[in-house]
Amino acid sequence: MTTDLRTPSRPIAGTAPADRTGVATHCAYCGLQCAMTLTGSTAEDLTVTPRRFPTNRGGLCQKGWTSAELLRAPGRLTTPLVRRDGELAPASWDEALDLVADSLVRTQTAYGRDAVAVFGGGGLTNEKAYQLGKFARVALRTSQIDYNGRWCMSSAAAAGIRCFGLDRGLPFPVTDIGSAHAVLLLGANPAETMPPFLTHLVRAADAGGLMVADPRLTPTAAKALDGGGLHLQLRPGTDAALALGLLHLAVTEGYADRRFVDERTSGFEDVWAVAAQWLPERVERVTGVAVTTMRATVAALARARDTERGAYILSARGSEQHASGTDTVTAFIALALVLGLPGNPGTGFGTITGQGNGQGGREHGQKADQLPGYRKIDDPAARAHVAAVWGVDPSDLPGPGRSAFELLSALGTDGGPRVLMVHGSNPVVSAPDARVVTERLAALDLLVVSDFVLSETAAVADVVLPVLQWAEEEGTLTNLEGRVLRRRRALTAPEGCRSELDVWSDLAARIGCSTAFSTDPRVVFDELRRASAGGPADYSAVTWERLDAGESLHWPCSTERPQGTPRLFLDRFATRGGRARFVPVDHAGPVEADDAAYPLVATTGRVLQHYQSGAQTRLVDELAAAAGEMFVQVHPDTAAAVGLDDGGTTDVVSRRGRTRAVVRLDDDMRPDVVFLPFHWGGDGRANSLTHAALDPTSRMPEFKACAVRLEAVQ
Ligand SMILES: Nc1nc2c(c(=O)[nH]1)N[C@H]1C(S)=C(S)[C@@H](COP(=O)(O)OP(=O)(O)OC[C@H]3O[C@@H](n4cnc5c(=O)[nH]c(N)nc54)[C@H](O)[C@@H]3O)O[C@H]1N2
Ligand SMILES: Nc1nc2c(c(=O)[nH]1)N[C@H]1C(S)=C(S)[C@@H](COP(=O)(O)OP(=O)(O)OC[C@H]3O[C@@H](n4cnc5c(=O)[nH]c(N)nc54)[C@H](O)[C@@H]3O)O[C@H]1N2
Ligand code: SF4
Ligand SMILES: [Mo]
Repeated sequence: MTTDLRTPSRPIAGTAPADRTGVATHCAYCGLQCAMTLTGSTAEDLTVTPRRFPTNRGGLCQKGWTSAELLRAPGRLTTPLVRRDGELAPASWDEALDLVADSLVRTQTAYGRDAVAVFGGGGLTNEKAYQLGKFARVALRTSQIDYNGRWCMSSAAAAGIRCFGLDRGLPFPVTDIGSAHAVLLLGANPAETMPPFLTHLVRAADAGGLMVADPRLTPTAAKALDGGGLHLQLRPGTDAALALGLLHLAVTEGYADRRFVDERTSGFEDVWAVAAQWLPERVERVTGVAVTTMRATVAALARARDTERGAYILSARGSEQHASGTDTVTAFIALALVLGLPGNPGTGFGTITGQGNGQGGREHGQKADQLPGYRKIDDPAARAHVAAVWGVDPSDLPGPGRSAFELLSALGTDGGPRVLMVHGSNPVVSAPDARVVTERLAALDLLVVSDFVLSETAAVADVVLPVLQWAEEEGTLTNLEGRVLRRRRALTAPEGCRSELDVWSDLAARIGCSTAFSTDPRVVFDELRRASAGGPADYSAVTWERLDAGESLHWPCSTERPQGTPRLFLDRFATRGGRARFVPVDHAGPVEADDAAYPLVATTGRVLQHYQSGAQTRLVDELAAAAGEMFVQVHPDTAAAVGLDDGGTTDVVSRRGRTRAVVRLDDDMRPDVVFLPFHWGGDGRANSLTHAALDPTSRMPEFKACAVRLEAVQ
C-alpha cells in the first residue's frame, strides 16, 4: 500500500480567494481540508492543484488529486427522480417538491410532528448544517433529527465534554504536532485516512517517538517501526485496558506530573482506585501488548515532555467506535492528564476529526440533543437565545430526539417516523447492522434523499433531489483543528441541480411555514453567527470577509476574542471550576463474545482510495481501479484453517449476516482478527456483519468489533 504524497512541482502560495490563476478552495472529502486551487471553468476542463496551507503543506492524497473527476462523473444526477410503478423516473422540481410537501403535511396532520424525520451529514457546510437543524425545528417542528457524525465523532466529543468541558477535536493547531518528538496514535491510520497529516508526524517518527496502537500493522504503524518507534498491536476493543495500564505505569514509574494534577485537575484519586488494579501483566494478558512495549510508550511520552520536545496523544475511530468508546477516550484523557499534557503549550491530547465538516457539522444543531453554538436543546437559556434569533416562541421548539441508529431503527414502526429526509449520508452502506436499517427504510411511507449521485440509499428512495456538490457552492467548513475555512464555487452546477438551501426554503413555504429560510449562504452564515453567540462554539466574530482576507480563525471567535482561539485550555479548562476532570472508568471490552461458531474478531475501517460508503469515490475510475474489490485482510494460518488462500473468495459470517470478500493474506495480522473496509454495498457490505450495541453516553455503535467466522466460497 502506498500513501501517495505527491508534492506539487510548483506550489502556489497564499490563501487568497479567486484570482486569475483559479479559485482557492479546499478538498471535497475529509476533515484535514487540504487546500487546493481549481482552475478552469467547466467540469470537463477543471484541474486541481494543491495549495500551501498549514494542514497539508502543499500535499494532497490521491482522493484530493482526483476530486475534480467527481464533478464530471457520468453518474451525476441532474434531474429530480420520483418512484412510479416501482421505478425511479425523471420528474420536474415542481412535481417532486409538491409530492414531498404534500406528504409532509399529510403525515404530520395524521400522525403528529415527530412522524417526519431528518438525517444529516458531517460533510454539509456549516451553513447547510445550521439551516437543516433550523428547518427541522422551525419548519417541520420535529424532534426527530440526527446525523452520521453520531457514528464518527460522538464518543470523542462526549469524553472531551466530560473531561475538558468542551469538545474541539484538536484544541491546538495541527502544526503544533509537527515539532513533537513523541506522538501516541490510538486507532488512527492517517497514512491512509489523511496522508498529508503524516508531514506533521515526521519529526516524531525520525526521533523514534511515533507509537501506534492498532490491531493491524498499518502503513502508519510501519512508519513508526521504520523510525524506531512502537507498534502496540492490541486486540480490538481492549483500548480502555491499555489506557489504564499505561496510566498505571506512568504513576508507578514516576512520570506523573504531580503539580499539574494538583493545580489543574480534579478527581485523580478516583481514577487511581481503578488504574491501580490494572497491573501491567494483567493488561498484557487482556490486550496482547507486551509490558516492555507499554513501559517504553510512557517513557517516550514523558521524556519528550521533560525535554520540551513535545508529546501528544491522539485518538481516532479505532479506539472510539465501540459501545464503550466514551469511557475509552475518557481513560486515555486520564493518561494524558497524569502526564500533564493537555492545556500546556507543546503537549496535548486531541482527537482526529474525520469528515470534511465533521467539526462544524457537530456544532450547529444537526444533532438530536443540540441547538446552534454547541448548545443543549434542553437548556432553557439556550432555547430562549436561539428561539429569539429564529423569531419563534421557545416553547415551540421541540425537545431532544432519537440518536442516529435509534432513529433509523424506529422508522416505520408504531410511533416511529413515517417520512425521512436524508441530506449527506448513505446509511444503506454505512449504518451498523445495515440489514435492519435497510428494512426500516423500506417500511417508510416516503423516503426523500438529496444527493448528487445515486447512492445505495438514493436508489431505494421514493424521491431523489439532485443537489450541488463542493465546487459548485459557496460556504464554510470547520476543519479538524476548529479553524473555519471558505469553500468556494469554481463552476456553475449543471442545469437541473439546486442548492439544498433552495430546497429547504421552497419546502418551508410549500408546507405553510411563516418563517423565511434564506437561500444565500452568506446570509445564513450571518444568522449562524448570531445563533452561536455566547455558546461554547462561538462564531460571532467570524465573517466571510475576514476569511476571504486570509485570516486564520479558530473558534471560539467572539467580540471578546476577535482573534479566535488556536489553542484552548492554556489558562483554564472549560469546566465550571476551570479544572480538567479525571473520571473513573473501567475496561469493558467488546459486547459480542467470540465462541466456537464465531471464533474471530472482525474489525472495520478504511483504505486510501475510497471515501466512506464509497458513493463518491467508486465513481472515480482511477480510485476504483487502484482500490480493487471488497477484501478481507487475514493471517495466513487463519485462512489456511478454513482452506482459503490469497485471492480466494470467502463469506465472512456474523450472527447478523454475511459479506463476500476476496482474501488478502497478511503475515502481520493477528491470527484472531480480520479486517474489512466498509466502502462497498450489496454482497460486499461490511455492515451486514456489524451490530448496533450503542455506547450509553454517546450512542456510538460498535463498528470496530464483532464475532465472525470465514467460510470458503467454491
Ligand atoms: N481514505 C479515507 N480517508 C478518510 C475516510 C475514508 O473513508 N477514507 N473517512 C474520513 C472519516 S469520516 C474518518 S472518521 C476518518 C477515520 O480515520 P481513522 O480512524 O484513521 O480510520 P479507520 O480506518 O476507521 O480506523 C483506524 C484504525 O483503527 C484500527 N482499529 C480497529 N479496531 C481497533 C481497536 O479496537 N482499537 C484500536 N486502537 N484500533 C483499532 C484499524 O485497524 C484502523 O487501522 O478518516 C477520514 N479520512
Ligand atoms: N463498518 C463501519 N461502518 C462505518 C464506519 C466504520 O469505520 N466502519 N465509519 C462510520 C463513520 S466514521 C462515518 S463518518 C460514516 C460515514 O458514512 P456515510 O454517512 O454514508 O457517509 P458518505 O459515504 O460520506 O455519504 C455521504 C453521501 O452524501 C452525499 N453528499 C456529500 N456531500 C453532500 C452534500 O453537501 N449534500 C447532500 N445532500 N449530499 C452530500 C455523497 O454523495 C454520499 O452519497 O460511516 C460510518 N460507518
Ligand atoms: S487528506 Fe483529506 S482533505 Fe486532504 S486531499 Fe486527501 S481526502 Fe482531501
Ligand atoms: Mo467519520
